[in-house]
Amino acid sequence: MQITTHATQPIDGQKPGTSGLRKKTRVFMEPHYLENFVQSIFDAIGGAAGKTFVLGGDGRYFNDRAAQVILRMAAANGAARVIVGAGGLLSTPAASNLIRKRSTDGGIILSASHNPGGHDGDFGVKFNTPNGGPAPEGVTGAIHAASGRISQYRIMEAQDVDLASPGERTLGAMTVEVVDPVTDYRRLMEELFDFDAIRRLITDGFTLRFDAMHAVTGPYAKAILEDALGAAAGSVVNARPLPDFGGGHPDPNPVRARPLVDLMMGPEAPDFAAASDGDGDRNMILGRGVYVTPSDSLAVLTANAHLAPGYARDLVGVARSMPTSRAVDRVAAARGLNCYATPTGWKFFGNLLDAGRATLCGEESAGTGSDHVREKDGLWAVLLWLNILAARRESVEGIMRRHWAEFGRNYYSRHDFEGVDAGAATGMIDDLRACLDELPGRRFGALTVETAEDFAYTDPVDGSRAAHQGIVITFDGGARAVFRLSGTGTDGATLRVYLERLETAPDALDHDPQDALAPVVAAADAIAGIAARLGRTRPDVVT
Ligand code: VG1
Ligand code: CO
Repeated sequence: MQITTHATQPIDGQKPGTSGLRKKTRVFMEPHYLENFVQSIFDAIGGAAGKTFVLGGDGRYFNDRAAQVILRMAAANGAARVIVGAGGLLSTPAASNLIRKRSTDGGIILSASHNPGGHDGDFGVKFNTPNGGPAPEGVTGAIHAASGRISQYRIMEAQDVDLASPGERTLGAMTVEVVDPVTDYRRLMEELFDFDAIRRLITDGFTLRFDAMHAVTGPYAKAILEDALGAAAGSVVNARPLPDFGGGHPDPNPVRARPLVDLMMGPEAPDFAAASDGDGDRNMILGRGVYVTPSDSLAVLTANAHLAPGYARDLVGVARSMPTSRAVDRVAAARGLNCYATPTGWKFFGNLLDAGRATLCGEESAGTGSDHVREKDGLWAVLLWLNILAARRESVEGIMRRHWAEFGRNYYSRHDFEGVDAGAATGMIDDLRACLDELPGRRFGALTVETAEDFAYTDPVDGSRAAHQGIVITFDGGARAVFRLSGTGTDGATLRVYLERLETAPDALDHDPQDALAPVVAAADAIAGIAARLGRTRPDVVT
């Protein structure tokens, strides 16, 4: 088979963001766009010759075509083997598991996660390193630098590889090993959790619903929740991965997964419900009549993880992204665990996990995970919850109430202002940064500013530094507002405002979070001037 070297030129903007390179699908389909980026990955990691990679994606539009291009490029660059999920599918945590389990040189995941898919939607490419985790900033920087120098890429001229079913194929001298996307992942989950106990819980009448949002978790959830654990057929809904996710945003939050939330707040609610995102690394947890804020979920999982066999050992520590609420800090303090606050994005947890400094990690955006892989893991979080419920035999609501009574409640919400003018949003953050010194001591409504900082992080393992990771304003009495711009969007800018207020009074643990947070919302707007500067008086998405 013939290997062709194509002359090409650098394409602007091939700079990975919070999680890989995300662009409009149409942009990824432009001539050389995908090829340039993939060649830049290979160039940045010292070439592909003799290496083994994992490849798979969330099934969105262009996943199948991109997978074939990447296989032909890997072959032309001398890779020895690529392990691909059948149909080109792999959830992000399943890909992370395969990279680790098979000791590969890394993997390429095709996903724009929660961003809508389709020809007019978004596409994305992430590179994960041999530890199974998202490429850290040093590597993404090298990929970006390579994309700015590129002059040629190599590709093999060949027919499509049959990816429909497991088995070994060849592409020139390279082996393409097609694997069932679910098998290894399911085995890992069986090692971590007490499947017998969960099965007994379900046999005893416990009911659940899982919304796969027509994204990649459908086959995983069916195999694990229905086939292995005995949930009633049909418990997993929207289970078939579709190229456009059925037209929706596969983002597991109360706005995008509204029907599931409505079900759980109504008379027909099952005992438990969950949803996952496009690539299966995030989760939303609900009980009958109760939505569990992701930050609270991390805290509850930390407090109860020992009930699952895989975590019966002592936890070494926990880590959360900085904007995630400090609910988990309170659990960590009570249990004597180290607690780290990192910038947003899972890549910042990798070193802590590799160095054995953290066992559980989480983000307010519904990403939760542990040292079992190096990605956040949606179904893992669902299974840990189910294991805890099977051990405690209490309702989700009961568990939440007891948790708040013991640790206090960190009322929490994130307000997103989507598709705002990028210049205005950047200007707002810059101006905030410029006046940080003047804020402490000033009063905004009911709240007085205690501290104001531009969050920077020094990795305790390798000393690498990430600056400008969000503006953090703390107020007296344990309230906080954080401002940052999204690094995953593809339209204009998205401002995220993270709001938090600690409450410990036993008779005040039951308020509506938006009411409880109203003073913080007002102070945040007064400080940043959101309405005045962005022309928005109301967030587009409240989670
Ligand atoms: C968002 C979330 C962040 C998450 C990232 C990738 O990033 O806030 O917590 O790690 O998405 O998740 P941003 O920069 O838009 O705030 V996923 O599931 O999209 O890979
Ligand atoms: Co995701």
